[in-house]
Amino acid sequence: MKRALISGITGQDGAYLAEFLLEKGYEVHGIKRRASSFNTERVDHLYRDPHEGDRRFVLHYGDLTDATNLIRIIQQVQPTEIYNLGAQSHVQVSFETPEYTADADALGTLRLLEAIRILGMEKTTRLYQASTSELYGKVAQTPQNEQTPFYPRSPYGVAKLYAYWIVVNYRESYGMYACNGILFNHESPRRGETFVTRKITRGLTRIFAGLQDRLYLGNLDARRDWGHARDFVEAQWLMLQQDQPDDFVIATGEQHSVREFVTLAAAELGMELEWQGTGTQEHARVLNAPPDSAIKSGQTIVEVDPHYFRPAEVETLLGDASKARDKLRWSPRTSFAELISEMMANDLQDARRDALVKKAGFATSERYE
Ligand code: NDP
Ligand code: GDR
Repeated sequence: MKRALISGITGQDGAYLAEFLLEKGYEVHGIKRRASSFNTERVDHLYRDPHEGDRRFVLHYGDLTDATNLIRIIQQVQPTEIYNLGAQSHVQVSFETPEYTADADALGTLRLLEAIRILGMEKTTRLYQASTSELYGKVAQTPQNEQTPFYPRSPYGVAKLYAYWIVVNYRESYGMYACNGILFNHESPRRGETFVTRKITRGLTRIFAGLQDRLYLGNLDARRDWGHARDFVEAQWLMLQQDQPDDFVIATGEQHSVREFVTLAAAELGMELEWQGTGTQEHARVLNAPPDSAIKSGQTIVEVDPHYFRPAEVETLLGDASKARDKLRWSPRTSFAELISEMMANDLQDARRDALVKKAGFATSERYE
């Protein structure tokens, strides 16, 4: 039986990848961080009581900043494949926690590679590294492919640059099967709530349900190549099933602005938006309030707040995944419109539930403030 170890299993990709590998018959082990509150919501449905038989999903406490712990987990699990998805993955937060981001994202990758080497598992364990389109940063050419030069624009991007090259270096130095997946943005209903797509789908549906009045965003002109996380984890697995290790761009080849994302998401709720003003004054009004919503026609529901501007921005990203299409036979299945639709349906359901709870008079946080 194939045995996988996933760092970052409690994150968006970790949850989709764990489901995918279990479906393929793998025994799946994951590293979760100790937290003072529950942090396994995305994988709780996969949990099996240790007392039950056929337990193919196991979580281990650990952290990418703790080398001895990583060595011990890898020694115990003896994985045939390691997926390094764990990271401080928020670009803006990396400007506030640059040292921690470097420790977890750059040195964390080195620690995993060293653990494999220390345990003499170079020839038995394959490693996938979650590299990123943020490596391209200030892009030198469009679209970006495996040959495009890197120019990261954040402490996150710089940390991931180290991780990218240390993976290449260990592959070349020790003959390890280690791959970089240079993944462009991928989203889903499981996306963290502070990444822009989820912030938009959650914000608009909460405004619709009367739970908040306005959505504040940063750079509306930023352009991204947005795919679905479920499609992208399949590419991660495919990279570890080849004869030779290699690095691959994974992307949809289609690009949209943040503003377009907002407009299409609002349309899912039957709302047409009118964008007014420019720069920090830009905002969006609703032209036609949907009848079953808490919104009034003419209401401003989106506004720019410079608080969300980044010290250095990645303005535009567009991937060329031809190599993955040719060599891995991978291509994305979910369209941009389908992605937005799925995220909106999920968040609308949550917003309606929360609104009902609030209206029915159950305890709300205000009562205790
Ligand atoms: P998430 O932020 O959803 O998940 C990150 C995971 O890493 C969580 O499980 C988190 O744990 C864990 N983690 C954070 N810090 C540590 C640490 N010090 N030690 C161990 N685990 C840690 O990210 P995604 O699932 O979206 O992304 C997965 C990977 O892919 C990340 O490395 C990200 O940088 C990279 N990537 C993501 C892209 C995207 O568009 N989603 C695109 C390209 C690359 P906890 O739940 O406790 O916070
Ligand atoms: P990104 O994703 O930085 O591309 O990193 P994010 O969704 O955070 O930002 C995308 C773009 O939207 C702009 N933006 C805002 N972003 C956030 N978070 N909040 C806002 O209010 C807002 N308004 C506008 C940003 O400036 C940016 O240009 C993601 C992460 O998953 C990384 O881990 C991964 O490596 C890359 O995608 C590929």
